[in-house]
Amino acid sequence: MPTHADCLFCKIVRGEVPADIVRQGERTVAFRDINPQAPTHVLVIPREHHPDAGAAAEADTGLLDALVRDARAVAEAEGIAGTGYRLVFNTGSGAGQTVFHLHAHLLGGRGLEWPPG
Ligand code: IU
Repeated sequence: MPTHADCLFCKIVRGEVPADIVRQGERTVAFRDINPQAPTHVLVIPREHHPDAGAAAEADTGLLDALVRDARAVAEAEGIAGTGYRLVFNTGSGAGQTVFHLHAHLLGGRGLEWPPG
């Protein structure tokens, strides 16, 4: 699937919008969230445009595997893999999704409560 001309996260993938990139994977890019909710808050996104996790799973078998694997690599690099981290896919505006290019929120570095808000 191609990137989208007017999608903010596609622009980050293409290097047209600056981001604090922490990892460039074969299929993914990871960068720090501009409004961090935890000491580590990184967004892991596919290079290809998919609106959300379900759509990506339908369209591209294996992409979510790569996303989760690369998120784990970021967690290890950030030093939070041992203590634990959370991956969140907000899906739909009612769940807080504001950017409709699939992204995993990788959160860690503090205690994380359950249930989430
Ligand atoms: P959400 O699950 O769609 O709400 O997550 C979008 C995230 O993208 C949110 O945490 C924003 O802070 C973050 N973000 C960003 O990192 N850089 C940007 O330029 C924009 C949003 I717009």
